[in-house]
Order: sequence, then structure tokens, then C-alpha cells
Amino acid sequence: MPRYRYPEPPPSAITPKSAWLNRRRLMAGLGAGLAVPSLAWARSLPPAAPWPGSTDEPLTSFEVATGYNNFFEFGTGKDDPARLAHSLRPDPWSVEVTGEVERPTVFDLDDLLASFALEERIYRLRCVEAWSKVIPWIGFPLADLLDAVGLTSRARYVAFETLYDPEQMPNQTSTILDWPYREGLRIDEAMHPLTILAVGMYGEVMPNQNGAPIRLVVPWKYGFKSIKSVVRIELVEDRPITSWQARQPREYGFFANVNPTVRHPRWHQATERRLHDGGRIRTEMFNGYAEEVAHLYAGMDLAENF
Ligand SMILES: Nc1nc2c(c(=O)[nH]1)N[C@H]1C(S)=C(S)[C@@H](COP(=O)(O)O)O[C@H]1N2
Ligand SMILES: [Mo]
Repeated sequence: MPRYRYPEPPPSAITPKSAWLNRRRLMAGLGAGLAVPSLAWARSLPPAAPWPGSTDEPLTSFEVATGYNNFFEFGTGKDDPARLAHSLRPDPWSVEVTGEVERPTVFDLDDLLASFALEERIYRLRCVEAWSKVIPWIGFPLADLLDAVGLTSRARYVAFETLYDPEQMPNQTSTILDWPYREGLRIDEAMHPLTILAVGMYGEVMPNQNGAPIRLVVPWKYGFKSIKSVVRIELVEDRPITSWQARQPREYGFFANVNPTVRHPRWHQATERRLHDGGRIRTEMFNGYAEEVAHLYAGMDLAENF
């Protein structure tokens, strides 16, 4: 397993993997109804190489990362996904890549795992609600997948869709969002080497409540862009409509770059609460990746294109 290189965090901040694995095994025997991670699916991941660009901040504990979630398909409460996401069946799973591509393909998840080299990347995920987590994700660059199918010259945006199945995702019977959950990126954002499709975290397959079996992670953007349980990726010419934009265009812009200078209409974005210890830190422009991504938005007014 890759070793994390980060300063010694307080013991309360980190759950050693051996401890959470044991706890998970223990809890698995105790039946449903507890706010513990849903059991991972049977599949195991190929080894992941450590990634040199990882943050050295303390990791959020596995319990917090898997017990405090946004996954509206299972409810709007932060503990709903941990309690209810056991009904999601992430195996077998396939992802359709279609639209403006040279070779439209339906990938079985096992093919994706076998075809693309996995890396462990420690990224902060910052929610627009002004909290953040630091998670060791396991995944591969979205660009690797897009390169494999080949883009046509008309591919300008990427539209993503989550599974639609109210039997597996019971809150899809509500009207809180327009289902399936949809998100989108501009093609240069999608091809950026920081953008990954994650299939695991903390050395394990992705827990259901975190978006099993495959989700997007775009580290310089607010968490809602990082769509979970993806079944469809469509390359398109026109900017796609996202679920949050359709619901609240004033609150959730298409670009949604982490930007402490652009207020959410109902609260400021200057600071964020770290979930691992409750401490507040100043929010950084592009979540700390300005050097890598600011050029993508050169000449754009980010207050207008928020
Ligand atoms: N399909 C789907 N993807 C989703 C969401 C959702 O409700 N449904 N919530 C988003 C939001 S608002 C955030 S902050 C992150 C949370 O990821 P986490 O639960 O792994 O912390 O997932 C994002 N992806
Ligand atoms: Mo979020």
C-alpha cells in the first residue's frame, strides 16, 4: 500500500485503516440501522500508485468521510446515505460513453479497472455548504477514458448522469431534484490531469454512500460537481443543464469553481469548516489549485460565470 506523507495529525483526526476495517467487520455482524459504512461490494481493486501531487493535510477519518454525506438520491440528511445506501447495487455496473466520440463504448466496470492505471490521490473535497473533507481517493484521470474513446471536433462539453432507479435510490421518488442527477464540465476541465474518476477511497472500493462504484472528483470545484454513481458520459456540443442549475440557477453555477470571493447567495465562501477537527480554515482560490487551473478561466469574469 502507498504510504501517506503528511504531518502527524492529532489521534482524534485519523482512524487507522486497521481500526476501521475491524470496526467495519464488527459492525457488519450487527445488522442494519446503524450509521456505519455500508459494506463494500465484493470486487477488489488493482493496486494504486501514490500520486506526488497529493495534499499533506491530515485525512478526514473514514467514519466521518462515510457518515456525513450529500447523496440526495438517499435523502437530504447528512446521515441518510450511510443509513440507506445499502440498497444501491454497484456490481455489476457499466458506464456508457457516447455522443461526440469516435468509438461509443459501454464499459463494464471491470474493464475500466483492468484498462486504466489507478492512483491514490489525496484531495480536499469542499462542499458549497462550507465544510471540507480530505480523502485518499483511488481513481484514474477522466482524460484516459476520453482518450480511449477518441473525441470528435464537435465535443465541447461532457455531460454526466447518475443511475436512475428509484428501487435502488429511494429518494428519486421525491421532487427535490430533477432525476437523474446530472452534471457537466467543459472539455478542457474534463481533460485536465487533476480530474479523476474515483473507484475507491482509503485503499478500498468506493463505499455506496460515497458514490459506488464510480464517481467524478474535480478537486478545484465545489463538491456538487463531483457526481456519484455515474452510468453515462456524453460528449456534447452545447453546454448541458445540470440538476442543481435547473433547481437553483442563482445558487449553483455551471462552473462552480471554489472561489472565496464569490458569495453563495445565502452565506459567504471565505472560510470552510474542516470535518476532521471542526477547525476553520480560509478557503483558497480553486481549492488550492490556482497554479494548475487558473489559466482555464483566463478572461472569464468568475463572479458572472460562478
Ligand atoms: N448523484 C449525486 N452525486 C452527488 C450528490 C448527489 O446528491 N447525488 N451530491 C454532491 C455534493 S453536494 C457533494 S458535497 C458531494 C459529496 O460527496 P461525499 O458524500 O463523498 O462527501 O457529492 C456530490 N455528488
Ligand atoms: Mo455539496
